[in-house]
Amino acid sequence: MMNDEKKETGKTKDLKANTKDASGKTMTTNQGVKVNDTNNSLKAGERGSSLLEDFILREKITHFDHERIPERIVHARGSGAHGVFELYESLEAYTKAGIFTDTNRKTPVFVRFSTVAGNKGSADLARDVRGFATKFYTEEGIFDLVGNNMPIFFIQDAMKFPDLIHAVKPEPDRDIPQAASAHDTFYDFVSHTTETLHNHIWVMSDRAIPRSFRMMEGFGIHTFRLVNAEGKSHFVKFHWKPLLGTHSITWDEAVKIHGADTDFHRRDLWEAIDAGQFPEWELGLQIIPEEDEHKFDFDILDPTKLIPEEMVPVQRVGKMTLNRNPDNFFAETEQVAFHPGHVVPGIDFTNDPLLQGRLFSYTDTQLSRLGSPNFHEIPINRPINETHNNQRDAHMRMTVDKGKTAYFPNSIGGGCPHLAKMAQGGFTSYEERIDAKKIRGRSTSFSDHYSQPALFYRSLTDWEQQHVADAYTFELGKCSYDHIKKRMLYVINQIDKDLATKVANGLGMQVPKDIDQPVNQAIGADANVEDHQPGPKKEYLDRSNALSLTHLKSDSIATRKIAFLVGDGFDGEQVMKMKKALTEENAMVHLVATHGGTVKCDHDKDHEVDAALLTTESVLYDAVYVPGGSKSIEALLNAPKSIKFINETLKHCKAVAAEQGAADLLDKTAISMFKGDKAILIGKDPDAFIAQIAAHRNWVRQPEAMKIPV
Ligand code: HDE
Repeated sequence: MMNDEKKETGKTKDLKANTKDASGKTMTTNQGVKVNDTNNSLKAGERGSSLLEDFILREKITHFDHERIPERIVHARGSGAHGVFELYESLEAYTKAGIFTDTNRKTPVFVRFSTVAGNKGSADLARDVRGFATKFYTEEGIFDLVGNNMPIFFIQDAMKFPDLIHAVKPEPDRDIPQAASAHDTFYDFVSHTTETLHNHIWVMSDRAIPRSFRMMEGFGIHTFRLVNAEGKSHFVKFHWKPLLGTHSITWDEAVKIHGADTDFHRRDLWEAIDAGQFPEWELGLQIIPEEDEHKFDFDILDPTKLIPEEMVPVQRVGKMTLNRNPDNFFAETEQVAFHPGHVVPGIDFTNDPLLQGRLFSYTDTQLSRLGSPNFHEIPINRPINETHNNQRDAHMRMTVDKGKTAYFPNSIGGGCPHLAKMAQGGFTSYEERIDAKKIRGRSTSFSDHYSQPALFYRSLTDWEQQHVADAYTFELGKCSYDHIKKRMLYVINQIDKDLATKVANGLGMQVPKDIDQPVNQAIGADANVEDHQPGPKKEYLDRSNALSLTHLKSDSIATRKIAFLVGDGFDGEQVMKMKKALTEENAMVHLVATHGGTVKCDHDKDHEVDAALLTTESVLYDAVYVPGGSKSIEALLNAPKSIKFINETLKHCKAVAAEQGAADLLDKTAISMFKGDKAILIGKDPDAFIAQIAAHRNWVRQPEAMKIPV
């Protein structure tokens, strides 16, 4: 759908104009005074005290003292990138939003991916939801799609959000654990709040440990509205579908990556864009006519429910490409301010009570985080169209407003800025009919908490189900209260009996027997805590294939990282042949050698080493290749980490390719456990290796692979 004729709507230029490049320039203070010494403070003599009059020192230190701003309460750790959104076909039947009707536009976007629970400096591979927030700089103003990589949320009403976050954050007495849900307060909350179970089982799945931000789906979660020029509304759910497919890693790798590279996802996104391998997602819409609002077995305003793709297909309507890394992390990724309430004409809200609460929260949080209601003037937050209104002043106002009038109506200012008439694109809210009593409560249509977690679990492959069971066992194994574990086993049992049995076995506990009784009676708990019973489980769909990670496949190995294990004397021709085949497919080949610097091939030629074995780990790569060359194999045998490297690659079900000449090394590994494994290729053509890397993992290997003791 690329069209060279498309209009470039200036955001990239706009931000560039605000970018200071110091090359060739003289250093000055912030007041413009030239500086000739930035290493020494002004002193009373060579060994004397520093002088208070040193305005250069004071300015430098004062600015430094205030460099940090409060990190986000949630989603503190993030990575951002610039890009562009292009529409495939006009959706004017559904919406009047220019971004969804004008196929000639290239709408600039800025995307920020994040984890939720951890602090800004926490590790990327925490088991967690990932934020997926997109700012569209449209010609009619900013539209923010502030979503996650999971299609549902933990709670149904904004009122409970502080409780959820307080429960998952580090426990307040000791401030541990960091960026981890595996602790008492979180499970105390989850086990008493069954509406969380759907999002929770997604967090127990591999979706919570993605291989890359570039290989995750994104979801707007809430049902929104699209409104067309005639004022007709359709309900809509937003999806992002990654063109590289959806892929995750194992928990064992996640734990090891925590130590090997805490910036694994951040680095991965940066390096891919830097290498010109631009990540792409298609925007998918599930569109539901207004009259179908009540046709489902669940409430479409309930954010803990997804609409299975088998019930309402996802139409792919456009493509987003991330094609530029930020110039400055703080100015862009840290200062970007998203808000689900930033919508443009043609997009509107529903009464989802979680969405309604969010509409308040995001501006409010920017006031304490960015310090002023003028945060929209920060370059990354500025719309590309002009803004005019009568709002004035406040901290850090950048705009120099001219004229006498800052009120409406006025005659002195010629009535300006004048109001937009509807025909000129003024925002008008959808005229939804409301006729109700004011209540503090919740619709009974929100009370089914078990059907969709059960649907999710049924829809997974065997290996994905095993990972879910392992994750529950790990997380609950970190809880110290038996009654919380029992309560969790009770609710897991409501979702799926086999799952509950596996988890109970792992914990060395029994599944509570009388699951037809209210939970407090079933687990013999003291009944001080409210015994809320969700509604009965329904089975309206046997399975939804779209819920499994295997659903979105990609044949591409672009940007996959392949380690070539070598020592001096490796077979240069074999390496060149394999490297050529892989790099032609845009994979990234790294020479991992027994030492740093350069390594010699069997023709005595020097090759630059990408990483010495000592400084890297197998978990940072997608596959491994071992070329022949007797001296090289001997060197690898003398570096026992090479054996661990291969064994770990096998354990994590990745592809391993080796030449016949590598047999002596392979004999020392666990390779003989996997006779007939399709992703272990000895002396085979590069094409076979490429196919197995594209398949991501050979999960069939998993039950045996778990026995490898690394
Ligand atoms: Fe957020 N959320 N949230 N959230 N959220 C924030 O806003 C909040 C919710 C999401 O990269 C905060 O600017 C409330 C759902 C993302 O900058 C804060 C409720 C979804 C990001 C806030 C929710 C999200 C945030 C913290 C319940 C998925 C990161 C800093 C009513 C659809 C955006 C900030 C970025 C950030 C509040 C629930 C996604 C405190 C009150 C549901 C991706 O305002």
